[in-house]
Amino acid sequence: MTLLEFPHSHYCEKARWALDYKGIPFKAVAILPGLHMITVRKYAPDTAVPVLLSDNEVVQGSSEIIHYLDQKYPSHSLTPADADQRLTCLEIEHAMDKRLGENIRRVLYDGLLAYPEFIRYCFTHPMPGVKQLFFRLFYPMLRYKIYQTYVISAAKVEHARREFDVAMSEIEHTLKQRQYLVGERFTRADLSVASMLSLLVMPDEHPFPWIEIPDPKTRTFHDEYRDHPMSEWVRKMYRDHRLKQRIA
Ligand SMILES: N[C@@H](CCC(=O)N[C@@H](CS)C(=O)NCC(=O)O)C(=O)O
Repeated sequence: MTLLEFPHSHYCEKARWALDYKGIPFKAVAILPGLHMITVRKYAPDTAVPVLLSDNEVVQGSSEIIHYLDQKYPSHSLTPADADQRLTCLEIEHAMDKRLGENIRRVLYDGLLAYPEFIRYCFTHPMPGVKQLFFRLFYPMLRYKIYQTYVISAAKVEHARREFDVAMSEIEHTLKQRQYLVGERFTRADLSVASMLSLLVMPDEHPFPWIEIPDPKTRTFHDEYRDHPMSEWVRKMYRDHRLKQRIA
């Protein structure tokens, strides 16, 4: 089984975590941004990663990958059997993939695109030197494209920052007096929310080797949430449910 990915992407982390949690061996293949469109389009209708290639099947999107894995490999299911719990799980997952995942991506790219070496590390670790060179050459174009797609404007970043904070408070409220978001055990809702927040919390068990954030504004953003109850919860989810499999 092969997972096409951007190593640092929180959506790719979600798919990787699901594979690891279920103990399914797979090969993670990091693809260069920009060129990824050609590679991904060979298999799938959209250009986004993660994409799972399994036997003759192609599964695109982190939620679709979890659906697929739970159907094909039912043991260690991440989707509750109970219909109400399943619905709640999927609602939380879909809402938080957007409200946490998309907003944090906007805030982080806004601060970090001005640091080409940091962005290169995120996308190209661990790729051979020639790909890193390619990345450096095309970075100005890529930076423009990422800005237009994910950042867009200062007003949108400001809005994303506020929306992210509201979503953090809501999910914190859901977790009051409980260990897991739905029912009494770890589900795809927990896995998804913890993955979306991995870029904020940077847990040790995450397979991507973190490096120091070069941008002061982004460091302040991280510092503001360091002691947030959700950050504590994410660390616990990683400690208790994430196998440590570092990308060499
Ligand atoms: N809803 C999708 C979102 C995936 C996504 O946004 N992937 C981004 C990386 S974080 C991507 O591949 N962007 C490049 C593109 O769309 O061509 C999922 O859950 O997998």
